Amino acid sequence: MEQTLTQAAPVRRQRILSGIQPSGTPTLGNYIGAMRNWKLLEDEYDCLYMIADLHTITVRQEPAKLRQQSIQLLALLLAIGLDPDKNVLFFQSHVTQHAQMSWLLNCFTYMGEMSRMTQFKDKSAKHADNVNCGLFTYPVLMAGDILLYQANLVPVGVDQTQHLEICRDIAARVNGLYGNVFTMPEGYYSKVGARVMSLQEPTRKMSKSDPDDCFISILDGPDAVRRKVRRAVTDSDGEIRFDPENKPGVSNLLSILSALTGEKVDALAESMAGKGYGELKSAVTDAVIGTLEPIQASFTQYMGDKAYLESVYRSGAERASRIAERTLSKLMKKIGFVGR
Ligand code: AQP
Repeated sequence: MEQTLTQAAPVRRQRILSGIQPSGTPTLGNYIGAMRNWKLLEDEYDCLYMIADLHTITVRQEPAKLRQQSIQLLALLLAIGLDPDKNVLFFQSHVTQHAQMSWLLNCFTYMGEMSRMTQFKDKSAKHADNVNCGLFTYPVLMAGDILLYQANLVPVGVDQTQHLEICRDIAARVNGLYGNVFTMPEGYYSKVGARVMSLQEPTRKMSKSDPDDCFISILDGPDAVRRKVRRAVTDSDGEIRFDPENKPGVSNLLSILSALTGEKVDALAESMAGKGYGELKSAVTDAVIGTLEPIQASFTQYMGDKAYLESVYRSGAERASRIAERTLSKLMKKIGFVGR
């Protein structure tokens, strides 16, 4: 009897694009909310992780510092365990298609849409002396970042939902005009990961460009961690309870502890009931130091091998450019530019 062999078509894994700005040393917030989750995705998805240096210059940067922070960030991505063969790790500015795509998409985006972006309102208030056009059109650059790679999924925090929405609107507009150019991206909401708040103003998120005592940097040594956690703002009622609205400081410490130990916030609060804030702070300090120490040791090793770091970012840029160029050429052809 004749046998028919049917071969299943290879299934392309879903593609993920995410990025982080080299606007300082990453904080515990960046680590808990983004970086450590990236590691969990590398076996299931095709992941591209970008050091978003083009985004960083919407705020004025010192050149030498920007360069150093960018290299350090790459070393940190490796130090948290991201495999540069499984993931594409690259500097955004090395893939010139980002800037090109951003211009094209600017012409398919309306001023009114950009004016509604809350991050623009926040950042322009924070940097009132430098409200540049880049700050205004930042979401268009970000839309291009995602669409260039035909990403299916984009890990987003709550603060980025509005930007993903605008990206989808732009993609739908371009697809509506020219047919299927872009994959429509969806948000990827991680099962683990919390929003880490500022240690000094716990109603605002922890940010790497805030004053030093507001955040814990991934590179902070034990003494700095101890000091910053000890000085973290709490409240005066003395009760350890998870209640972000009325007790933002204590709740923030509980969520950090929960994110680092894997124990539920409520269980932690219960086990610490009746204890003082000093004990909560010392548990947080131990958990943070325990998490950061191995990352810092590995970071130091990577920073000592500049040739290896260079090989990683060069190969990342090549791999990313290949994908990005396909999408860019496709769009340029559809718009009506003469091909080279
Ligand atoms: N506090 C946070 N808690 C949880 N997740 C956070 N992220 C940032 N802060 C927290 C997540 O980290 C990823 C990379 O962020 P980014 O560096 O690209 O930009 P950002 O969100 O603007 O981070 P910062 O630290 O606040 O930078 P600056 O001070 O330069 O503006 C994102 O996925 C973000 O959600």
